[in-house]
Amino acid sequence: MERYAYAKESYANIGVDTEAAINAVSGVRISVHCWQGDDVSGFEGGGALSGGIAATGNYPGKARCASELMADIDKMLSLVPGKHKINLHAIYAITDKPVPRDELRPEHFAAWVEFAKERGLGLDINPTLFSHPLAADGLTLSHPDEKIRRFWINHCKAMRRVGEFFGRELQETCVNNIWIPDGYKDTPADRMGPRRRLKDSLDEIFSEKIDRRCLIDTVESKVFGIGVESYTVGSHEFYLNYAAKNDCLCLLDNGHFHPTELVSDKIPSMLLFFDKVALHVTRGVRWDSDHVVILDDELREIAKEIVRCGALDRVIIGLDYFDASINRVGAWVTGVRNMRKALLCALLTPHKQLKALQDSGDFSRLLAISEELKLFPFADVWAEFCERQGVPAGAEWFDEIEKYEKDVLSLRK
Ligand code: RNT
Ligand code: ZN
Repeated sequence: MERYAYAKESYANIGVDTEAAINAVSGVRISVHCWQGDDVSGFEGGGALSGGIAATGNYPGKARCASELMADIDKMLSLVPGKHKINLHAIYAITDKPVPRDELRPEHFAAWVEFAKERGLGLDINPTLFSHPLAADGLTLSHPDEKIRRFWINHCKAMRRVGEFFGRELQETCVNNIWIPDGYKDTPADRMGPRRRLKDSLDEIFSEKIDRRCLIDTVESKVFGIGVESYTVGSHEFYLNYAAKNDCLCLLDNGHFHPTELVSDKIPSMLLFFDKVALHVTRGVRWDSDHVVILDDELREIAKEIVRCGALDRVIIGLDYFDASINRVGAWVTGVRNMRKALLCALLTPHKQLKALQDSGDFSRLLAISEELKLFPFADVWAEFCERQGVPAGAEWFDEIEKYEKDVLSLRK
């Protein structure tokens, strides 16, 4: 029997409709971060990456300008099934001469809108509050110096207008995510002061009302960064409360919590109190929060929660990782495919039956069946899905990466 037909029947026997799963997974938008393509460098031509994040490695072939990054995005998109958005940062503005970040305007991103329109993509945006002289001491929206704080407030305001432009032009809501690096290496003498200043800054940034059909605001928390080990101004409690009391959403980056604290477990709690929740899906490894996304247990669990909460339209899925030690386009494709695989896998899970076992207290059977499900012919449904989407089903996609490295990336000297 043909492999997909066999898989379809196997899943049907446990009450799962593979056609419905394939249908559902193809419609989910994944927001792909542009910054895997160039180690979060951007086009300002300025200094090194700062803010307590680091892209380690120096694999050759990194994109050095907009046209190279766009070409790499095209290659990446040709190898991943499903619908996507591209997630930009302010430092990816395309300008003739340098434009200060607080003066960025929609026109500086017009080329990205064209790019997105031609490919049927959505766009998301992030103000960039790092890799800048005015963020050199690691403080931005919580800065005690009023002039510096004001610069960053104005930058965030400017980027919300850019995001509104994306949403309006592409007829698809843009997510504007604020993440700041602010914190201290050592035990602070004042914990409330910086948080009060951050709160004031956010109030001012969000005071400009923007059509919610065009723009959604999210705030991203973190537990610590490199060089910022003792205190993070934008902690989870801070933003959870801020979002609950204001018209914005929490963004949970699963690399930003204590190692045994799982974002999969937070999703249902968030959904009970918020209309939506946003994610940065990544992989934490020891001190790093940004390794390439693999199909590990937590990724599967995150996808399961999204699906069994019936929240495919309430959880905003974005990716966030950057690996400079391997072929960057290959790293991109690996993570995007894995996110989509996890969603398909979750859609192929008989959640109703498993919930019934939990509610009837039959935990022995629940465990046994959950483990057996891991051996179901998932790969055959994935292959069918990829085929219908016109992208390689198996590891042969990597041949394309090798060819691209030889023909394009290796010429970037
Ligand atoms: C940093 C945050 C943030 C960044 C990107 C580049 O710890 O995760 O989301 O990774 O904005
Ligand atoms: Zn993040």
